[in-house]
Amino acid sequence: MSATGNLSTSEIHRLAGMLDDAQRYTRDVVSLAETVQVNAADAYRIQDALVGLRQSRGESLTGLKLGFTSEEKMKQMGVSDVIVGRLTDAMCIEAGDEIHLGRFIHPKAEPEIAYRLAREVDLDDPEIDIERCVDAVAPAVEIIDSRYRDFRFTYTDVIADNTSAAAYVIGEWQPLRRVADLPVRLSVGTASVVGSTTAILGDPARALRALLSMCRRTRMPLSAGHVVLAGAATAAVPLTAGVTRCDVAGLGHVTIEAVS
Ligand code: OOG
Ligand code: MG
Repeated sequence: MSATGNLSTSEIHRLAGMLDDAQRYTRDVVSLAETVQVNAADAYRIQDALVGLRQSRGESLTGLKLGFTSEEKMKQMGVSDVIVGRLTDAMCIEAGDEIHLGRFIHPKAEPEIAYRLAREVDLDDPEIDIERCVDAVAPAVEIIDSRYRDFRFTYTDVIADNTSAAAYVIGEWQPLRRVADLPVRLSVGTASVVGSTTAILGDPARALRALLSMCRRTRMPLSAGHVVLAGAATAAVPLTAGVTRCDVAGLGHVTIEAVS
């Protein structure tokens, strides 16, 4: 990532406002890259401003998410590096709850592994072991909903758009354990995809370490109680009305019901 951004503060806020409106009014926008040159530092500045707008409306941060930790996802979206985004309470759905498709532009579901931070991770402690700050792990589903038309975006576009984050649901928390090499199945109505937690950087625990280094660079805090989504284990599947279920063998399952 370039260390510094090039865009003015007012330009950063204008672009964040545009992406925020796209999400609030479920109206897609075209790739930022068509009109402005945005480097990675600027993209994270736009994401900060976007999350700030959500916070100014009363939303609070509940965690962080990684994107593109699996080759399937990188291939699906044509990008090649891990990204990080923010989760808020407005995105959190209770397991088994209904979710209205009308609040999204073109949602897709992803099978994920969630970790829970038991304590704050000190980003300035070079010896810190992020796994020792985690106390629980669970199966999860992330709903992504790119604000860009047809899910077409560049690497910096998707960072600015808070990594397409839209909603998430977490299954029952289990005490922390190794979750490498577990079969995963995501069913959305009658469609289903299978994969393995190995797809997540070889072991989802590696996603935690990747997150720590991203947070050191971007200065995103890792706070006690926060959730971490380690990234999808398969390509994403369009979300349709009906039951969506993610099963992670040996860890459990989680469901949500989408209604139109
Ligand atoms: C970006 C979000 C990717 C993941 O788990 O890899 C992501 C996108 O594909 O729109 O959340
Ligand atoms: Mg994801």
